[in-house]
Amino acid sequence: MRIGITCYPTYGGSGVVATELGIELAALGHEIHFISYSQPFRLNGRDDGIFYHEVPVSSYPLFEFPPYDLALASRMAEVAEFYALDLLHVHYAIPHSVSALLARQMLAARGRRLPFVTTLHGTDITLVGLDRSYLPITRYAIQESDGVTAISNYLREKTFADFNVTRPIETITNFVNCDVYMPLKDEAQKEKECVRRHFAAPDEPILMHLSNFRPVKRVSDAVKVFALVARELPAQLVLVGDGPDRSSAEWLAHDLGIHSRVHFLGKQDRVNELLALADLFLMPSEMESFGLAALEAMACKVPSIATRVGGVPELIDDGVTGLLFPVGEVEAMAAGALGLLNDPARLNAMRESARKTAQKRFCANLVVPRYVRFYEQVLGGQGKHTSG
Ligand code: GMT
Repeated sequence: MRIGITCYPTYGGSGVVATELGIELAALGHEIHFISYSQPFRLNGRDDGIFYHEVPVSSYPLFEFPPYDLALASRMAEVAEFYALDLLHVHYAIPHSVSALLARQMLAARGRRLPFVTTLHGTDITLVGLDRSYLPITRYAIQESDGVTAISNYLREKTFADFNVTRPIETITNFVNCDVYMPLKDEAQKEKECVRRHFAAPDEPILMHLSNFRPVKRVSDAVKVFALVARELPAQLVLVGDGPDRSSAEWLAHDLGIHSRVHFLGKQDRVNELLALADLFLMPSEMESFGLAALEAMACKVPSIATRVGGVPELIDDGVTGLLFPVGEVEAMAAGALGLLNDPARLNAMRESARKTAQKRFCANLVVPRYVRFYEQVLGGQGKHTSG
């Protein structure tokens, strides 16, 4: 198939999923065309079968807000025509599914069919989409998509409930490449110890957090949990990523007197190699429709201390592959982390279960074929996708 993929190319889970999906589909022999305002950050542009088309957005003195969604729709239609795309797959509904809808109409006027699939990721439904200025158009574009998927049952149900959508939505969970996200093999052990030495002595456990540091991630809770753990154990905290709440988290680490044990790495490539160094992953988010970073950690054999919100319980089995807590309960989270770090047998059992669950339920080789089948159903259908 020739598939156009549109996503937010910057730091963020939906862009990661879209990019990894494109890479996996190209490896299966499909031709993938990314259409976005900049190259998705996990794409190096050299994989066979992957092409990138930038969307130029011209400004004009009259435009207080340059219309990216229109420029995107034009580029989608052009790329679809020039490269004979079979379908478009847009990640995050706003504004991508509206642009895809316009592109589909533009091509229909020229006698060409261009179905599009919308994948719902999170705040496109739970936050931004509920804003009155976006709700009617988001609802319309979801309803009119040729196929709609959601990354968890939680998000699927939320879309039905809050958007009064009547069309079918299929849950296709997020996934991880279990050959890339994996515990380090023996031969990599030496190198691991070298990298690990930057942050911790061999007997010091590493707690890790990875996110885009937006308020919804509650990064300061990760620092607070660590501060409580650090009182009892010679642990270290490694924070990967960057975003609006980074500086307040840095201040907090200073105020709590733990800054020498908190390592802010900023945005990083090859997060798989970093995650594999951790003993525990911290995801104290206010909301997660899925929690991709926790899955990436699980695949690296790292269990999470996380919040029981949104789709997280569909990913993390409380007490088996991680521990779940109510939002903001930092004392309980710290006690949970300490309980595991002080009980190596229990921690090891949880590490094994985390990896096994990632392999059995969330590996790319299990999930990506579901997208392929979904595309085939959409392409096989006439007009809007109607199966459940
Ligand atoms: O919805 C968002 O806040 C943005 C989105 C992103 O681009 O990071 O995050 C969502 O999609 C991820 C990938 O599917 C999920 O793992 C995240 O749980 C989800 N974020 C939220 O629901 C807050």
